Amino acid sequence: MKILVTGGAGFIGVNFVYYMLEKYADYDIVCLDALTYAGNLKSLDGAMDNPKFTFVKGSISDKDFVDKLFEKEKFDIVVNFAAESHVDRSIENPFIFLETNIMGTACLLEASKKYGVSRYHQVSTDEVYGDLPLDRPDLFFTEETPIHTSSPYSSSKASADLLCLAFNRTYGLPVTISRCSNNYGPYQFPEKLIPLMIVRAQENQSLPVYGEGLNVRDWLYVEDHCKAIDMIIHNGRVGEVYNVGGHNEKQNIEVVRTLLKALGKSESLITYVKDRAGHDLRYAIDPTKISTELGWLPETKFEDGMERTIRWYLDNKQWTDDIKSGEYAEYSRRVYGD
Ligand code: NAD
Ligand code: TDX
Repeated sequence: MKILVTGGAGFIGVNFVYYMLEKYADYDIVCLDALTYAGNLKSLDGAMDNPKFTFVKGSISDKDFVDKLFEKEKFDIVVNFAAESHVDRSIENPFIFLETNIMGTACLLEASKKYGVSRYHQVSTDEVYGDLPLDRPDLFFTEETPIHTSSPYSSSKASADLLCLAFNRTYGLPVTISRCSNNYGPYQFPEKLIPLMIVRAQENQSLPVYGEGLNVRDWLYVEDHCKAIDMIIHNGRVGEVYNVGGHNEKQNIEVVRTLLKALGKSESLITYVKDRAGHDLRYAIDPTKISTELGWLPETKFEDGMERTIRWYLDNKQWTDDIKSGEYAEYSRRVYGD
């Protein structure tokens, strides 16, 4: 079995590469990544010496390059993680999101069709459903919830999902899609809420909470997401969408306070800043379909996952220090003024 993992130098992709190499010692894993600001080859250090692992640098939107790679490698399964993934950056500059998330997906779908892969899996997001009101805790996203996006990021992900479904319906490409809630865990780029707050709190920098910090996200430990994708690519039904989430809703301010407590830092670091434009209020996944059909259940409790995540960032300070000295330094100065 040969699996192409695109975006495997990013947060979830790296975790997926390690998960698959450990679980399936006889699978060949090829990682294709453009190494944008969010991709980090150092994160893959632990895989580079594995003879079953190959890294290829390149863009999913480079149609000729993708075609040649598929012709050479004859992949059985494609799992597409590669994307521009940060909502705030999509508000600043939507166009690279359209290029990577829509055109890149189209290139992969076209090559998957041409070379006859047995499964194309699209890693999508709960953000394609838009948001839920804060005062209706009884409402959840199901696979039947209409697509109703808010940001350029989520719009580009929704467009990619629709293309995947079209390739299934029109050309019979064996496609599956997963729509997961917010992930957290090791190797997450420190522009996202949890690692941003850990890294800044360690340096006693202000913690920028958007609006009043009352927006709700449904947090899932990254390994549980990897496990869900593994189950879907092996046993999921072709043409189907599976929601992934573990009923773990938290207000942003709750998450930040939990982190401060665990780090032994003062709540006086919290600074309420201007809200994100179009800020989605609440995400909450109903995972009934994947649980009943495939037997998936989240295994990591939030308290344990947070402890493991915080420990990882404390033990891997060099990893974030290297990131902070690059393109991110300029982004951070522009967005957070330091
Ligand atoms: P990330 O930003 O950490 O990593 C993205 C990776 O894709 C990077 O390694 C980057 O170099 C690579 N990449 C970007 N453009 C590329 C291109 N043109 N060609 C090849 N590689 C390219 O993202 P992440 O948080 O790991 O998210 C992975 C996927 O999961 C994304 O598709 C995202 O939409 C989805 N997702 C993320 C979350 C979350 O909470 N992080 C939740 C649900 C779904
Ligand atoms: O500095 C911040 N302050 C703040 O209050 C940042 C970066 C975020 N926030 C808030 C905005 C959100 O309500 O925290 C919440 C989480 O923000 P992000 O970490 O940027 O994640 P989100 O916008 O929810 O999107 C994430 O989950 C779905 C991923 O980045 C997406 O790739 C995924 O599809």
